[in-house]
Amino acid sequence: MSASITPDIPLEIVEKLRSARRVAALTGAGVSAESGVPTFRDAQTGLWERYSPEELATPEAFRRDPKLVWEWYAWRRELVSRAEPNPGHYALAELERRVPEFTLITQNVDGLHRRAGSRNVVEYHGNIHRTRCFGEDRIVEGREDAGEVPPRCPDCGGLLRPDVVWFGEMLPPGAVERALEAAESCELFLSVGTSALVQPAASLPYVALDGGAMVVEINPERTPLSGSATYTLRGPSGEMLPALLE
Ligand code: BV8
Repeated sequence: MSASITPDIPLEIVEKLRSARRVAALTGAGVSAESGVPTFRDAQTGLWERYSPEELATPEAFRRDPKLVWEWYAWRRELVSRAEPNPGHYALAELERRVPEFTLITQNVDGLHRRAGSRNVVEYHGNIHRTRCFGEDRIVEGREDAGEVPPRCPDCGGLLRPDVVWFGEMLPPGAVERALEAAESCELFLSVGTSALVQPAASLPYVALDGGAMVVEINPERTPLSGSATYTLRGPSGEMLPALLE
């Protein structure tokens, strides 16, 4: 039984973390994996195994079958509501307290970073716990109990949808600007738990590299970023991120 050992973190990373004024982190589904939230790359479980996220996370899928898409998000919302932040989430919240200017850019819509105490969070792809009117494109407070699936907008009667960014949809302009500014100006950029495939999020580490930042990837597996990152820490974020704090 191997005791959990503190992973070896290169001294250069530790020193950079100590000296950096501006740090940015980009997280993906992998950072919530140890909270029991399935990643997009994991085979979908149970009821949803015959669908791929790319098939359901699109406006076309919602127009074609709003009930199916709404129920997929209701299932995910219920799952993440039962999940707890893991040591990786808490370590990122602690990093924010230690670093003068820390920006957390997350592709995750599960809200676990805020539940772990992170404050300066850019919800790059929205938030599954917020609901929007599909027609008016504005936030509508909880209508879950309306009975109809999907529920309808109390003002225009249009269908409600989760306030997330689907494939083929533009990202919230404010989020794009805040993330770009953080990537351009940081001295250290952490890419954590992401397959580094979905654009424009996947370009952010390269913006940081172009700006002269050290880029550190934390992922048990290789990704398209691995060859360009300054360092790659091969392991789960729930162990690697707390090790950065030691
Ligand atoms: C846009 C919210 C402008 C919804 C998501 C070619 C054709 C068509 C389109 C495109 C194209 N090229 C680019 C595009 C645009 C497209 C895109 O990038 N497509 C990809 C598939 C090529 N992007 C868009 O459409 C974006 N909008 O570009 O607007 C535009 C407009 C019109 C037309 C063109 C362009 C919008 C993208 C946002 C989509 N919404 N989420 C929801 O959640 O339901 S994306 C969703 O998937 C996530 O948010 C995330 O971004 C992505 C999944 O990636 P990851 O988070 O990385 O998760 P994944 O499962 O893939 O990987 C997990 C990783 O964790 C693995 O590497 C694993 O090894 C690791 N891991 C596992 N365990 C651990 C771990 N790591 C650490 N610790 C562990 N314990």
